[in-house]
Amino acid sequence: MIELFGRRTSINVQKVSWALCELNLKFKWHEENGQIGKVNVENYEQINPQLIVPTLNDNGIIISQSNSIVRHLYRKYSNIFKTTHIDQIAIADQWMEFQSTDLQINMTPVFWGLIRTAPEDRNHDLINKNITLLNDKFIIFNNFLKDRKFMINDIFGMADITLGVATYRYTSLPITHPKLNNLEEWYERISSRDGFIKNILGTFS
Ligand SMILES: N[C@@H](CCC(=O)N[C@@H](CS)C(=O)NCC(=O)O)C(=O)O
Repeated sequence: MIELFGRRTSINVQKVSWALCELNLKFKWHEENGQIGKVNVENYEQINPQLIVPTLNDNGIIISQSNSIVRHLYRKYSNIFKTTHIDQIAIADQWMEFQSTDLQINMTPVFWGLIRTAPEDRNHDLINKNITLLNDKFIIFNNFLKDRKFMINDIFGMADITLGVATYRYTSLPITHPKLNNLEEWYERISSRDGFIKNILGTFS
């Protein structure tokens, strides 16, 4: 049995639920509608000592770190190694890493500042500085997407999921976005998929 732990409003949990859906894997979802900062599962610290989400239990193998979980699922349950050259998988990995480090470092203060902090408590200097950096990084990603149907080999895959959840969050932010034509076209393609509609749409909060 596969079990997923974590709330659907978490960007990191979203990667996993979307990947499970794309790979047609049945799973039991714990804390789908859970609260921020609290995982209401008995002895959760035994499977995730950091007490963060997501955690996956794949038939007894317990894995945390969202991008590692997505990679595991694609390695184990898709034909990624038959359809994608190992060099192209490295490029997918590169962008997944970009999301969890370079993008997330600027996304977090903007998202938390504007969406999860009361107006009177917002640090606008910090938020504005990070909006500029976030926009600059999405311009770099937009340039990568030129002439690409999906991120790697024109086949929808794991990197589209990781960058897809980040793009949902980015495009939903009440900020001024630069015009990003390649991103817009790619995002239209990925956001019409069932996995996106079921797992990502409507979770911005
Ligand atoms: N690097 C980790 C980060 C996980 C993380 O920060 N999770 C957040 C939610 S997005 C969390 O668990 N926060 C505490 C909580 O919501 O209970 C990953 O990619 O899985």
